[in-house]
Amino acid sequence: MITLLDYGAGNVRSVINALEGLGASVKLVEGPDDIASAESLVFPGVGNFRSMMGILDGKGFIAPLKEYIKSGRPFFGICLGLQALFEESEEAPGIKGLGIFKGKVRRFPRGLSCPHIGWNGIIIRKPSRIFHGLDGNEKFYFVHSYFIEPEDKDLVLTETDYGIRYASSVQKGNLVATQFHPEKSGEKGLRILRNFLENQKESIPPLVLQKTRLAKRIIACLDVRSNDQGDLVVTKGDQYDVREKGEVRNLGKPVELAARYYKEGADEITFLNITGFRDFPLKDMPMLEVLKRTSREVFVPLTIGGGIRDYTDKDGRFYSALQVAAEYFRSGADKVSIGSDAVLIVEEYLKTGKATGESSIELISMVYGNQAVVISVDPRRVYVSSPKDTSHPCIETKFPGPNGERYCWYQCTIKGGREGRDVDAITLSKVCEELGAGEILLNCIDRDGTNMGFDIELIKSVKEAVNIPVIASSGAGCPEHFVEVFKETDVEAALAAGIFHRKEVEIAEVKRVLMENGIETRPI
Ligand code: 1PR
Repeated sequence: MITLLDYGAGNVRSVINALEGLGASVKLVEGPDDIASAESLVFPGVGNFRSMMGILDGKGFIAPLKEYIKSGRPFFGICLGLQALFEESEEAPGIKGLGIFKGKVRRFPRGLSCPHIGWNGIIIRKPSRIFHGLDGNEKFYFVHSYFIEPEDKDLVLTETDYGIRYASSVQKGNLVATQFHPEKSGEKGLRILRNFLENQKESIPPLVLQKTRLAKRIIACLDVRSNDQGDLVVTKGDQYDVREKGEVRNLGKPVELAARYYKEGADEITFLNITGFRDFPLKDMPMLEVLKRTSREVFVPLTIGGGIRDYTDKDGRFYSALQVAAEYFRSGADKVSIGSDAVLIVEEYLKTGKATGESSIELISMVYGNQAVVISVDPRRVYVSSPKDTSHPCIETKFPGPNGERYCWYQCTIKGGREGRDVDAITLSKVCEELGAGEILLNCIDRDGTNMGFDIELIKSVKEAVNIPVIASSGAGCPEHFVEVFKETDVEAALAAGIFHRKEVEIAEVKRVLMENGIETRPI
């Protein structure tokens, strides 16, 4: 019996699914007594240090949690559940952590793309039972902007390199806490949880890496909508047109395809509910069901987009974007992606020059953390003869327009490309970063479904304008296109849909070609 401390700020569904999948019974903490009486406690933390400590305090969990840990019973902390063990965090000056261990939680230095999102390695500093069956060469999924700095170096179980070298997990007796997410780290991560559950005694001194490297992520994207018969299907457009001979293209079932990509080595799965702009997702329950079912089988990060915005139904009942996102997180999403609403928020911001503090981007990132908010950008090229012909940031392009125009800017669209707005992709990305977004999913309508390769000019200009990770999307036609995007730009991830759905290229093949070209990926 595992007791799980869910304080209500993120996706604990995948931790529950992982533990149950390994045969454990999971009991959720409802009151302080559940902590006091626990036999084995798992504390997955996500979001913001201030809001986490506030909730723990408000629920009267701090004292029993400290008591529990001091008693020496088994404890597994994940992410913020590791950071909480220390005295304080730069994320929330003046707020005390649990103070089990001496030391602070610091922010990654400027100049690094932040949050640190993706699969990185570990340098194992002492033998541990939780690595039983692993060889130390594995990569695990990280997503955080802050890292621990323990005073007692003997605590450090592993270290990881991301600009600096930092402690990525600690162990003391029965207490283990990791900055990475074992529940999101595929089979290797599940192995760590199993070792914890089985109280594995044997501890093998593993291979020790000299240095770890963040892998470039390969993401499989599933555009989902109902077809004309009312079935939820994975579809795929050509420049966002998903109909062929009048019918919505049907490329498979969402849960089955996601499970296939997980097994084939996708580092992340993205679902885009592409009619979310007109169908309210909380009424469109099949999508929530898809997430719930997928998160029972898929143990890599899941992003969901479509329809994340405020909504008033026909009876006048108001739902906030935060409520919509909360429902997605509860159903198993790790991140939500915001498309149309982001464009409208940025338009408003540019008009007034001020953040409202009330937008979906601000509210969701405040509660769930920046890393949980992805902005999905749907831009299209607008050609001009000279930069003077537009007020938007413009690039000189190698691919001239229909009338030989040598310049273009990238116009953002809403409602799945149906409506162009007077905002460009660079400005949109910068403002969204300022408002709290943690990642940019950069599509390109001109390239979508064309197999012509990523729009390097677009991707480069957006990546250079922001400090948050960028996912390149649209146009992948062969493994070499992934090599090109990672060599020509600094993006952290690349996403594709059509080539994977049509089985033209396998994820393993993409990774093999990337490795041959010296580009780090997560071994499958
Ligand atoms: O506006 O917040 O409701 O979100 C709607 C979401 O749905 C947005 O993220 C938007 O990108 C997406 N979307 C809307 N309509 C379409 C469509 O195709 N008609 N899909 C659509 C966007 C683009 C990609 C695609 C890549 C890779 N899909 O994500 O997967 O272009 O494709 P490829 O590798 O085959 O070239 P909101």
